[in-house]
Amino acid sequence: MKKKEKYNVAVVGATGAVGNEMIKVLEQRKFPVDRITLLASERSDGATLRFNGKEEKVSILNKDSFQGVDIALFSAGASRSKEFAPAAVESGAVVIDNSSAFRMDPGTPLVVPEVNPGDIPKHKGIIANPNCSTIQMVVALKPLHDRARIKRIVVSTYQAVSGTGKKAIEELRRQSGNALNGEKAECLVYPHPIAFNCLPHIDVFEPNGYTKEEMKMVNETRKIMGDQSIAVAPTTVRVPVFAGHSESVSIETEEKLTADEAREILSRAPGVTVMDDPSRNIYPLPILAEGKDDVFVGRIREDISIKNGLQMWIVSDNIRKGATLNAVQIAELLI
Ligand code: NAP
Ligand code: 3JM
Repeated sequence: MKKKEKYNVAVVGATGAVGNEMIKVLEQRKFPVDRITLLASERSDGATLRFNGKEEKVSILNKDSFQGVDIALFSAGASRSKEFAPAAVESGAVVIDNSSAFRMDPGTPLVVPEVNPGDIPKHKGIIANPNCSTIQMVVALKPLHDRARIKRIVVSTYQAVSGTGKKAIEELRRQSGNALNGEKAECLVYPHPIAFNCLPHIDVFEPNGYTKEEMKMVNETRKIMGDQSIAVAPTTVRVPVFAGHSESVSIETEEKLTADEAREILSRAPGVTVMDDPSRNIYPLPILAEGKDDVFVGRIREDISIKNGLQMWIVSDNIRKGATLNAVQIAELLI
C-alpha cells in the first residue's frame, strides 16, 4: 500500500454491532484517517454516527461507494462481502473482510497479527479476518504450538449474543425481562429462547453433524497456524451472555509441557494476559474481558486423562479482538 500521512477509510456495516465498535477502535488507536465513509443499508438512510468528534452521515452501500477509498473494513454479512468487496478492490481499495466469504479462498490471507503477520503482504486486494472463536483460541495456542507442537484440540465454546449482532442483544434483553415476569419468550433471532438457556447451535448444520461455526474453527485454525495436520474437535454453544466469548480448550501435544511451563510461555506471549490464581478465585470471565484488548487465559492444568495434554479456559471480547481490533491491527500493519 502506498505510504501516506492519512488514509481514506470506509466502514461497511457501520451501524451494526461490529461496525459501531470498529469506529471506536479506529478512534481509540488514532488510526490516521483522512476521510471516513460510513456505509449501511437503506434502513439507515439519513442516520449519522460520531467519529473523532464530528457527526458523519451514513450512506447506502453501492458499487460506487469506494471511489478514493484506501482501506475498506467490511462487516455487513458474507453475502454483502461477496457482492461488494470486488467492487471496492476494483476501485483501488484494500478490503479487510470480517465475514466468512473469503476466509478459505487459497489466494486470500487469513490473518491474526500475533500469529501470522507475514501473510499480509500476499494479499491480492482482500485480507480476511477470522471468526471470533478462532481468533482468541489461536492467539493463546500458537505460542504453545511453537514450543510443543499441538496434535489435537478439543474445544467447547460459550459464545455471547453480541456475536450475532444488534438484534440478538435486544432479544436476550427482552426475553430476560419476559422470563422474570413469567411471560412467554418470543423468538425472533434464535430458534429457541436464549434467556436462561444454552443453545448448542451456531450458524447452520452441515451434513457431517457439525455446524458451520464449528467447521470455521477447524479450517481457519489450520490455515492461520499454517499446519494442516492439527486435529480440531469443536462444539460451539450460544449462552445468555451479552459480551465476551469463553472457551474450554484441551490440547494434546507432541512434547510434554507442564502447566507451569505453559503459564510461563503465555505470560510472555503478545496479546495474552494470564489470569490464573484459583486459590484467590482468579480466572478469566467474560464480564472482565468486555472492552479489553487481550485474550485472557486461566485454569491452566495438566490433563489427567492423557500423557501430553493441557486444559485451559480462554476468554476474550468477541467484538474487539474477535472482530474489530484484529481488523484494525491488520490495517496498521498494512500501512
Ligand atoms: P448487525 O449488528 O446485525 O449489523 C449488520 C450491519 O450490516 C448493519 O450495519 C447493517 O445495516 C448492515 N447491512 C445489512 N444488510 C445490508 C445491506 N444489504 N447493505 C448494506 N449494509 C447492510 O451484525 P454484526 O454483529 O455487526 O455483524 C455484521 C457481520 O460482521 C456479520 O454478518 C459477520 O459477517 C461479521 N462478523 C464477524 C465476526 C468475526 O468473528 N470476525 C463477528 C461478528 C460478526 P443497517 O443497520 O442499515 O441494517
Ligand atoms: C459471524 O452473512 C452472514 O450470514 C453472516 C453470518 C455471520 C458470520 C459469517 O459467516 O460471516 C455472523 C456472525 C460470522 C463470522 O464471523 O463468521
